[in-house]
Amino acid sequence: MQKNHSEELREKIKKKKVKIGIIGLGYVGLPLAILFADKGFSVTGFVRNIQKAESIKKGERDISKNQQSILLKAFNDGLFSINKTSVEKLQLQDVIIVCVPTPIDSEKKPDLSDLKEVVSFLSQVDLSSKLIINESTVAPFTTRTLFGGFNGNYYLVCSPERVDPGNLSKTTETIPKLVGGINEESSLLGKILYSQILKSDPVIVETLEVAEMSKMLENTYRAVNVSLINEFAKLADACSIDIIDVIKAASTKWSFQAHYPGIGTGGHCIPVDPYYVLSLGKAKGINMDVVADALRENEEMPRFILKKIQAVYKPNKKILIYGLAYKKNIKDIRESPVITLCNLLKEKGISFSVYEPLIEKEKVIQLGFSYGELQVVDIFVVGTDHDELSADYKKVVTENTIVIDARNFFKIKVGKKVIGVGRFLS
Ligand code: SAJ
Repeated sequence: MQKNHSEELREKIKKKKVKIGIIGLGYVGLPLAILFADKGFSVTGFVRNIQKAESIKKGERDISKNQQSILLKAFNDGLFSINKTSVEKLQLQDVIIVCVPTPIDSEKKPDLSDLKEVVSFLSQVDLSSKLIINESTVAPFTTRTLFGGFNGNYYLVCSPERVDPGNLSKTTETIPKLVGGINEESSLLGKILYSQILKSDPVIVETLEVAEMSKMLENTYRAVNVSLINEFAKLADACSIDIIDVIKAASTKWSFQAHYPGIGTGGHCIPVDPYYVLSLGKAKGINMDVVADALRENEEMPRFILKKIQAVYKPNKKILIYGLAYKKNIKDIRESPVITLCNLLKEKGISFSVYEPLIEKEKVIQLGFSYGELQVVDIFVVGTDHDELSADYKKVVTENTIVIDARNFFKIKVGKKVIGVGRFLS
């Protein structure tokens, strides 16, 4: 790649003259689009289903009020538009950032179908002098294999997304970003581009594969540590030792990073990405038992909670499950362990109702669960520890209510007793 193409693109970036296309406007793509538009870049969002554009414009997305107002201003100023993905529109972009989901399929194998659909579009675009960035989470060699073989001289970077949904302190703007290029020019372009919008300096890493494997390590590290504390919580439970006291004590050690036991791991990252690691390990003939066992441990936690419910349940007892989201203060239910618990209860023929403060009644019913109001029950199960719980529980818990606290939310006893995960408040 001649330097002048790269210098030309660098200048266009610095002058905010580049046209940026973002493929996928979900939890990663939309905040990124908003950031670029807010800094004065022309951004085109690409979606498969154009109805999504309407819902985004109407503010039906899990973004802050500030982000929503930036979005609307960018629409009105003509800095942000949303199109159905097309070769023609992609051709007009100087930078194309890929932010599509990389889930696992029913056999827990990597599902790259969304990425491959993007590849089929890009293979029809003249990519000369464009910068292509893959933010989707993939195993090493995927970016190079899928995006490295197009015609023309273009730049290629892997910059794994690190969005933390619901965390107002760690936003796309403040989270450090890795940039791994297929060559030095690509890395430099990636760094210059992200420097325009991020508060922290993007970190150039040696190769595409280092960036890909770092993301895998980050999330697998978290999944394994969560599984360790879940296993310890079961041991603490059997020893009648309060695991929260133990974590507090262990946290006085400089090299201990606290994780917390709960009902299991949900979301589109932590319970998913390690399966990409297992798949790569298998392909390379490397045994990854630690990772496999960790995933199994986390996936078993809803069953651990089920047993706690069964131990106190009697057929005429009224049960309310509080929350369905995979973690607090967001309404994302993807891979939610609380939904796994609800389905286990249904299998056992145990009746219950569900109240989720961040999800409307119709959606709860659509999921096949009966909706419950906040009213006194015999067994109150904390599935998700949304902030609203601090007030909501008072409408449900009386001195006769048994609380199954699957998030160790309560610090002191409420109701008749609190049965937590590795802790018991009586
Ligand atoms: N969880 C526990 N115990 C813990 C931490 C998490 O049970 O100590 C559970 C949560 O309840 C949830 C799941 O694990 O069900 C995942 O929790 P998370 O906080 O990791 O939530 P995510 O999926 O939103 O994680 C994101 C990830 N971001 C990306 O992958 C881009 C992850 O990389 C971050 O490590 C994480 O945010 C973070 O650090 O907060």
